[in-house]
Amino acid sequence: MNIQAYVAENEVVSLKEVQLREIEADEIIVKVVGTGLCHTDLNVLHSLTPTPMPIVLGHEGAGIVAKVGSGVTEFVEGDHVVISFNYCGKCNNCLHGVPSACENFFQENFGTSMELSNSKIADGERKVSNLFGQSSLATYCVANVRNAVKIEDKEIDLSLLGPLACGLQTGAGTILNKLKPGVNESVVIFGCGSVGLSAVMGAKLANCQTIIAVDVHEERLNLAKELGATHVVNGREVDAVQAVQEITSGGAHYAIESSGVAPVVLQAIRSVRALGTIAVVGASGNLEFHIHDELIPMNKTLVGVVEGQSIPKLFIPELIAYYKEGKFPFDRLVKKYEMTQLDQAIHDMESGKTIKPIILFS
Ligand code: CXF
Ligand code: ZN
Repeated sequence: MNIQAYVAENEVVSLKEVQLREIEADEIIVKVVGTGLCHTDLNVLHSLTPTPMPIVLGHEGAGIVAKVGSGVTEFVEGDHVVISFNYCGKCNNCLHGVPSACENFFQENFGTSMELSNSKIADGERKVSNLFGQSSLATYCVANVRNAVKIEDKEIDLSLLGPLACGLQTGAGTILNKLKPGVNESVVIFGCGSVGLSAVMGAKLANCQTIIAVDVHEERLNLAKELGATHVVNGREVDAVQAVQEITSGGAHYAIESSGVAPVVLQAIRSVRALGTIAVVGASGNLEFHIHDELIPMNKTLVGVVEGQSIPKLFIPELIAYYKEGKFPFDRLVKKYEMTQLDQAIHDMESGKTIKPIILFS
C-alpha cells in the first residue's frame, strides 16, 4: 500500500510517498493518529546514532489497528494501540522480564544493516529502514505483537498517547520501575524536558518527601513545581550541587540526569549522599572524573537506564490509569502539530519552545 512517511537521508527529512510491503504473521499495520517527537529521532536524522539509510523516523506512535498478520490473536482491526520500543522476546534479558535490556536492542530498534533489516518499507525498488520496529512518522506503519500495546479505553484522546511509548515512560519508569524511592527519601532531577518532568511526576506518584528539579530555564522550573517538585534550583544562578546538599542536609538519596549534558553527570554524582544512586538516562559524550574519589568512599552507584526499565504492555496502561486519576498530567508537556509541520516541530523542540511535540496524521 502507498503511504506518506517522513524519510530521512543525508541529514534531510522529507514527507514522501513510499510503500508498505506484505506483513509477517506476527505483525500489524497501524493507521497512525499521532506520533511524539524525541531527541533520538534527531540523533538518527543526523547519524549520531547510526542506522541504515534511508530510514522512516518516528518511535512514539499511537494509532488504530488497520490489519493483523495471520498469527496475531492479541489485536483485531479497530483496536487502539501505542507502539513502544522493540525487543526480540527470546534473549535472556527479555525472558527475565527486562525487555529494555534486550540483548538485541540495537538491531531491533535501530538496525545494523539494510540486509538484516525486517523493514516492510520500500521506495520503489529501494528498501527503506525502520526505526524502533515502527517508523511511525507516517500515515501507516508496521508494528508487531511485542511492541504494540493495546489501549482498552477508547474514550481517551489517542493522538495524545504516543509520547508514553518512549520519553514519558523513560522518566516515570526510572523512578517507579528502577530507583523505587521510599516516601521519606529525596530525589534530584537534572533537566526539565519531557523525561525530567515525567520523572518529577513519577517521584510525586511515589510520594517522595523531597523532589528537587534542576534546570536553567525559569519557565520549566515553574512547570516542574506545578507537577510536583518540592524545590527548584536554577543551575545558571546558583551552584546546583551545593543547593541540593543544603536542601537535603547532605545529599539526595537518588539523582536522575536527563539534561543530556555530559558534565551535569558529575553534578548529579556529587548531589547524592553516601549509598546514593545516580541514574543516567540521556547523556552522551565524554566526561573525565576521578572514579575512586567520586564514587567509592561514598558507596555511590552510577547506573544507565533505558526506557525507564519498563515493560510497556504493563507500564503504559499504568501511566494511563494515573493520567485518568489526574496524577500523571503529561498533557501539560505536549503540543500538537499538523502532519506537514515536522520542520516547525523540530525547530520548536530544539529551541525549547515546545517540550514534547506530537505530529498528527490523518
Ligand atoms: C533511547 C535512549 C538511548 C538508548 C536507546 C534508547 N531511547 C529512546 O529515545
Ligand atoms: Zn525516544
